[in-house]
Amino acid sequence: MHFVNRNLANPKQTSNIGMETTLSVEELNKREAEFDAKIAGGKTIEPKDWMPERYRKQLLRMMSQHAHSEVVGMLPEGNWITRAPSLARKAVLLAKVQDEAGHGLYIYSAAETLGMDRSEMIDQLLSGKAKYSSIFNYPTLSWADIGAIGWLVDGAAIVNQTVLAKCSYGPYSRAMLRICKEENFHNKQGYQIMAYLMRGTKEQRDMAQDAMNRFWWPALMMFGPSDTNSPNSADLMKWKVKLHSNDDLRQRFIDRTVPQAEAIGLRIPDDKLKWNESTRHYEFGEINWAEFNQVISGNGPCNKLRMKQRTDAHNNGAWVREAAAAYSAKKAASKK
Ligand code: FAQ
Repeated sequence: MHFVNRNLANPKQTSNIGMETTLSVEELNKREAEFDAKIAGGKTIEPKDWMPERYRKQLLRMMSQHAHSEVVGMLPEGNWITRAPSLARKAVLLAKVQDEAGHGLYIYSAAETLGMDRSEMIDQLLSGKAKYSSIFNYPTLSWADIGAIGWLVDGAAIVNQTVLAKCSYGPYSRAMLRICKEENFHNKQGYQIMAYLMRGTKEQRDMAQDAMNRFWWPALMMFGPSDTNSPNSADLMKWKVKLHSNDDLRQRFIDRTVPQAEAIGLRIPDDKLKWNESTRHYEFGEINWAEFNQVISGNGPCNKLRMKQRTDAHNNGAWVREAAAAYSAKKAASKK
């Protein structure tokens, strides 16, 4: 693990890893109290600020997984770039997939401020130590799936990320601002594809409904396990990394998406779905948590394919990384 001295309160420390053990109990208590006061006061924590080791580790886990999700998330949609039904659709999809690569880069960069190199985060992904979002382990079988991903998957991502844009870690919250703007465009292009198909032939409408049927439940799983089974939520909510629970955000997504589906004539594949006038929320059926657990344990429909595609892309890009390192060394040598 390479930890760099980018940012820490004590410049002699190479990282704040282990710093807690080098501080006296009084000093540690003082720093923790200052940290807690900043969080309570709604101030952001910045890379140079002291932070509890567990805060740093939790953020690194969550942010690196988020960055991996953006990059792995390019694969299911990339599958349709060559088969988009028109030049305009191809151009838009290409731009969207490129945006996701950019999102990965912003988040990897923000995560690096916590002291881990991107190369190490990528090693963790490729070795299976780090997760990425469950949703990207489902196949894209038809063009309508591209509509469903933009509308539902980016829609779910927006609900989650507009809240993360107010989270306590400065670099993460700032990365989210731009990402959310781009996700809004992705969301609209996806909805537009679905709306267009729903105005088309019976075959097109069936294709849109089939995509809806396959992506609805996996989109709900993106918000993570139910609050009672979410081991990381307590820490993350205490530190205002998460401002709302997994279940609250899932409910928010359902409440905003059901009317959108109805407006274009799509049926939500949930017989238990119904509006509750007194709570002013939709009630919905049971999520298949066994399926979720299988997918996040590596046994979803496309986990192995995604990891193979990602590993191949990484290996095929080795010469680019080597060339960039050689060029940078040459430039540095010429400056001496
Ligand atoms: N998939 O204790 P919690 C996108 C894991 S970006 C896989 O509740 P936490 C843009 C979790 O890591 C989509 N694993 O965890 C796009 C933990 O395992 P660990 C990604 C999941 O962190 C669109 C365990 O279960 N967005 O879509 C999932 O408090 C289109 C226990 O769970 C983000 O990453 C899951 N769905 O809450 C790109 C947003 N859910 O690490 C391309 C930031 C849970 O202890 C195309 N992340 N797990 O081994 C978050 O908001 C949170 O990390 C949650 C999970 C809500 C995902």
